[in-house]
Amino acid sequence: MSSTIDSILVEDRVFPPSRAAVEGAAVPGMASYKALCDEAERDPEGFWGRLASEHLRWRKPFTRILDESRAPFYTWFEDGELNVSENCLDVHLENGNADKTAIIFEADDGTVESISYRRLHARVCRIANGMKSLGYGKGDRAIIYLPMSIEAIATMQACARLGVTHSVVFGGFSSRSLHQRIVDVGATLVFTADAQLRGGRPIALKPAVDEALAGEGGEIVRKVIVYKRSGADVAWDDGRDVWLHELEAAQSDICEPVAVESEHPLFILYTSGSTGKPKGVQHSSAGYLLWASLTSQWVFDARPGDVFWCTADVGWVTGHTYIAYGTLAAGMTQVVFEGVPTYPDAGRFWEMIQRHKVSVFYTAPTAIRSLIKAAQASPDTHPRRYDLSSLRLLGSVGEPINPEAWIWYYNNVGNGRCPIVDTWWQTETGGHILAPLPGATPLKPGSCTFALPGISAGIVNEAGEDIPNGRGGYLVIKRPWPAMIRNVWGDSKRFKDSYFPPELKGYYMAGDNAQRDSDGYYWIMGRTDDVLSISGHRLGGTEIESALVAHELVAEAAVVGRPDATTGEAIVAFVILKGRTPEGPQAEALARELRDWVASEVGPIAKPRDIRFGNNLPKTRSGKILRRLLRVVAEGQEVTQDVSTLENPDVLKQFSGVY
Ligand code: 6R9
Repeated sequence: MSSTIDSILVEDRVFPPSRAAVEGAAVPGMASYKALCDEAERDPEGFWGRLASEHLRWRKPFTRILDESRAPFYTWFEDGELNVSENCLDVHLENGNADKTAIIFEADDGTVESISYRRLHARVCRIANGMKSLGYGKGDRAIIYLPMSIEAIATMQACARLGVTHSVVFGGFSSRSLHQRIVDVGATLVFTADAQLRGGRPIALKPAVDEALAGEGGEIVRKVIVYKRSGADVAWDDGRDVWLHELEAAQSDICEPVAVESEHPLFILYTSGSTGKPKGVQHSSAGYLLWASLTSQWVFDARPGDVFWCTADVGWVTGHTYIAYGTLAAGMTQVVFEGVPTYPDAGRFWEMIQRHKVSVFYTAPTAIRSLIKAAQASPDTHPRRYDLSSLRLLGSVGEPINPEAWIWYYNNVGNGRCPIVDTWWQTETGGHILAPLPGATPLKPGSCTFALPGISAGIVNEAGEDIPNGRGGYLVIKRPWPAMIRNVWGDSKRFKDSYFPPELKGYYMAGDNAQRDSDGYYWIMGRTDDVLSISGHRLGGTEIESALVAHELVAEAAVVGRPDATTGEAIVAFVILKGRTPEGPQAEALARELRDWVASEVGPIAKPRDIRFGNNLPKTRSGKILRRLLRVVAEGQEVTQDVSTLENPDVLKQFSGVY
């Protein structure tokens, strides 16, 4: 990370918003931004109360705004009732937007299917009615294990319509990870597909569900609803499995939305923590939706003719807030893409922007970096070869964007005209937290700029005291906000311990290191825990270590990240075997086997890039693995740090071979 941080901190270019970006913007100019911030500062509850009444449709209006009596278990708009799906769909049927395109779906093979708000509403109603006919309703929990599709979004919305809490599991996760989540969340219903299509190949999904449900505790799932995507042969359990198209065919297009309390859990999304087991981040209905919708309007500056494209998968929080909920609530037209950025070639994103006249494009630095490399290698895929004149705004999310990539994105994709909104946020924050407003904020490449109105961010030391600009510390959010995480599903203690350490004065601790420069701009410097960021996806080092140790030949393992020009970080595993330490071809074969093993235990994205074998790990006298030293070794550098706490300082020499 160190080289990225250095280059970030010398960055001093500033890009003020153009007149075109300011005119007609949701928040035009810094004075408007400051006015909102001041309003929130003067009267936080009044500010949120006003926005919640103006932006959401309530079935039962709230009378209370924030309840802090059980902090950090905050509640918002607690006595109000609404329905999230009604706010995302029905409202548009009544405001003249019924025939506006909601989703332009582009399949892996290039087939395009568009659906209007009216037709999406009808599909959601049919799926919801189908769920009802199988006996599901408010208070039930469903796992969604689907590829990127209209069906995935419709299914999430159908759950919301009935008050069924969903937990989406990314299609790249293994049956073991799926099993863990099904059991932890207590799901009685699973949505899946026969297969997903990516990069011209079908990848089976249903077998992973079958395997997960055969595991201990899997029998609580009563029904599996299967979307026929590829037509591949699947094993079928007549009593349990139902085809989505058959279920829908029998249903009416009208399904009355079920009013739920503001705090009713809309979804639970698992994310890696610093210990082995993923955390089920629990979100509310009203507070979450309010912020999802508002940030779509403010940060993406939603305008009537926009075509918005967020390239994330619905398996991640970005796909929840800025595909399935916020952008629909804001009434936007959006592109949903099934495939991968490099198929049939690395020009796919640019070709799609050209084809669908995308005006707002939101992607991750890892994608940008890999497309920069591809454009250098094969000039035909360079964005300048395409007509990208429809673009008005660009966005970045998931990890710090290095200034070099920012400038390339700005010049080559945005043609020097489009502001870039670098949005810092987390699964736990529900929506954007630190981000520019495109019609107001002067941009600095590599900085996510300032906190959004209503968000009281800060940088503090170990004692929770403010740190002056120019010095690094813990990124915190000092006051509660409506879209914040409500709990770790089934583990309130972990919720408190992970996010509200007592020494930080009750502030929400993000787990990131950051600093502000002399102009008050935020610069994110990376995680404070051993969570790795691979292509912008959070993976727990401990999770991968546990998987490695579960292999019969492995005695011990330590996993760290090393900087990688494309994926941000690459996984490096230090492995101690039960038997003799292998070398040469034998070590290569075993490294391959361990990679496949991790892929099947956790998922292909968790595969270690490098494996290094040794006889023992560097540990303190109290037995703590010194990962900071392993990080230096992983980067291929000489260890010059203090090794006095090491039990055996020579231990680092043994890891020279990389497999
Ligand atoms: C939305 C999302 C959260 C972690 C977060 C931070 C990193 C996200 C970033 C960023 C620098 C940005 N992160 N956006 N770092 N600049 N614009 O990614 O959620 O998967 O929970 O990850 O990602 O480290 O703590 P999630």
